Order: sequence, then structure tokens, then C-alpha cells
Amino acid sequence: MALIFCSRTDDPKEWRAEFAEVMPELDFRVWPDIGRPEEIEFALVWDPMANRLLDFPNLRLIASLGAGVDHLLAATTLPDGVPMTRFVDDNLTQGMREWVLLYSLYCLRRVPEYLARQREQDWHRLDVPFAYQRRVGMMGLGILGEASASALRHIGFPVIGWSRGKKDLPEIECFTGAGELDDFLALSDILVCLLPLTPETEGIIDSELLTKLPRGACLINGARGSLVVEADLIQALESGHLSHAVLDVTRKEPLPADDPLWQARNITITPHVASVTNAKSGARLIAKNIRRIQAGETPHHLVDPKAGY
Ligand code: NDP
Ligand code: OXD
Repeated sequence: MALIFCSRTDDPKEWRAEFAEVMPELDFRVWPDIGRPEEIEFALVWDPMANRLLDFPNLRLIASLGAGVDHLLAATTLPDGVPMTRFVDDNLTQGMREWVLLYSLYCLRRVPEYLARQREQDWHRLDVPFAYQRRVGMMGLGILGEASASALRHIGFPVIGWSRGKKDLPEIECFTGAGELDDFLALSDILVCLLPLTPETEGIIDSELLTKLPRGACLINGARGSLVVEADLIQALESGHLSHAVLDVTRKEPLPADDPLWQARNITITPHVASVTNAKSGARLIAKNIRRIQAGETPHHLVDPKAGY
């Protein structure tokens, strides 16, 4: 029973050690040392190998190392009928919840302005609102969006959310689909994006959408860079319509040295670290799905290829 591991960011040594503990019978192979391809039954992937999955004729599971599966669905050659799973893990959710709380408070408490003033040795107060005076709009109310929204609600922000299907969440006003997007945007002082990247959502955060936010709004994108039209975002920051943007993700990663985002005004960039896949808990949840497949059961957290997430 062999698994092929392929990731541009995750450390194979760490994952090998965790699988050795939790599933010692598993033959853990690391791309490109695949051995005999017909022995590979499970693939654990983040990005670069997606176009090579047809090389394994006996594949029974394609497990994404990320919650987002756009990297897999963008591949032109995916084997038919092999179940594909998202990465859904309490540690990943905790990481995102912390990142969203951190940067929502960072925007609320005007930290970027204080940091700029510190560089000028400027000791003055700014007016700062309470959380209950600024509404957060959460785009995407899935595993990560819902957990982050409820944490924001817990510290006093009024929170609204937007998703594809109708939701009913405690203390969070929920908006649904394209028909309710404008009403949702008009109320969002801090817009947090935790949508998956799909053909429907690509480029959704463009100048038209940004104009519908209240003047002075902030954008926090922890999802995927290609959801945002970056030139439109820079323009909205330049004009002052947006007061700040926090991006953990960008269209090109790593962000090239000459990308205008680096120099844009009022922007904070983190290098795709909002929440990082954890090998200890991750190996356990993948092993659980492998055992389900061996028992003839359906794995947890299946991707719906039609919906794109
Ligand atoms: P989920 O699949 O659980 O949730 C996705 C949410 O987006 C759902 O509420 C879904 O609606 C909504 N949605 C999807 N398409 C649309 C649409 N066209 N219009 C409106 N709403 C839509 O995903 P997760 O919460 O687990 O993850 C979200 C994303 O976060 C991932 O896809 C990934 O890109 C990103 N991510 C980033 C990380 C980082 O470190 N920066 C780490 C982990 C994830 P519905 O509920 O109706 O299905
Ligand atoms: C993910 C990510 O999708 O790390 O999990 O971006």
C-alpha cells in the first residue's frame, strides 16, 4: 500500500514521521521518487503534481494538502472517478480564526497608521471605534468562514455573511447568492474573503464590487489571490475609497519583486501563512480517510468537482 506525497511547501520528512506513527504499514514515497506507479493507491498533493495523476493507474484517493482545491481542479488531466478530498482540520480552522481576528482588530484599531506614525516619532492619539461600531462582512460561510465569523461575533463585531446556499447561523445575518450581494456589501465596513477560487468567484473582487463597499472600508483576503483584480484594488486604495487591504494571498505566489502590490499604499501583505497545514493532525485525518476507503466507505470532505470546491 503506497502513498505519493508532493508539495511545494510542506516538509515530507515531517509527514513521513507522522505517517510512520499513525499508519506504519503505509509505504510513504516522495515525488519524484515514485517507484512503480501501479503500486501507488493514494496521492497527497499541493499543486505541482496535479497534472501527473494519470500516471498512477490504481489510485483510490487524491487528498489535497490544502482546504482549497483550485490547484487540483485546474489540472487538465485528472483521473476519472477517483475521489478527491479537501483538507479540513481543527488546527487549520484555528489558524484561520486567529489570522482573521488579528487583522480585523488590526484594521479596527488603525494599527497601520500607528506603525507609520511610530516611524515618524509621532506621539498622538487617533480616534478608534469599538468593535461593535464596525460591521464585518464574511464572504464565504464554509468551515473557515463560519468559524472566523463566530469568533468575530464573540469579541463584539456585528457580523454578516454571504454564501452560495442559504444559511441560518446564530447572531449572524446571512445573505445568499448574487441577488443579495449588493445589500451585503453596502453593510460591510470590513470585508473578509474566505471564498474558494472557482470559475464563479475568480475576479469577483473588482472595482465594481469595491465601489459598493462603504467609503473607508477595509478588505482582508485570506482565500486566494485570483479572487481579486489587483489593479482595481490598488486603484480603490489610491482613491481612498478603501482605507486598507490585508492580503495573505496573491495571484502570483511568491509575489514577484516588481509586482506593484509591494509598493501600493495602505496594504499589508503576508506570504500565504494565514493558516498552515499541520502534519501531526493532518496525517491522522488522511489516515482516517484511507481506512474508510479500505473499508469500502466514502471518505470525508469530498470535493464537488461541479461546484469547484
Ligand atoms: P468551504 O468549502 O468550507 O466554504 C466555502 C464557502 O464559500 C461556502 O460557504 C460556500 O457557499 C461559499 N461559496 C462558494 N462559492 C460561492 C459563490 N459563487 N458565491 C457565494 N458563496 C460561495 O471552504 P473553507 O472555508 O474550508 O475554505 C475557504 C477557502 O480558504 C479555501 O478554498 C482556500 O482557498 C482558502 N484557504 C486559505 C488558507 C490560507 O492560509 N490563506 C488556508 C486554508 C484555506 P455554500 O456554503 O453555500 O456552499
Ligand atoms: C489551503 C491553503 O487551501 O493553505 O489550505 O491555502
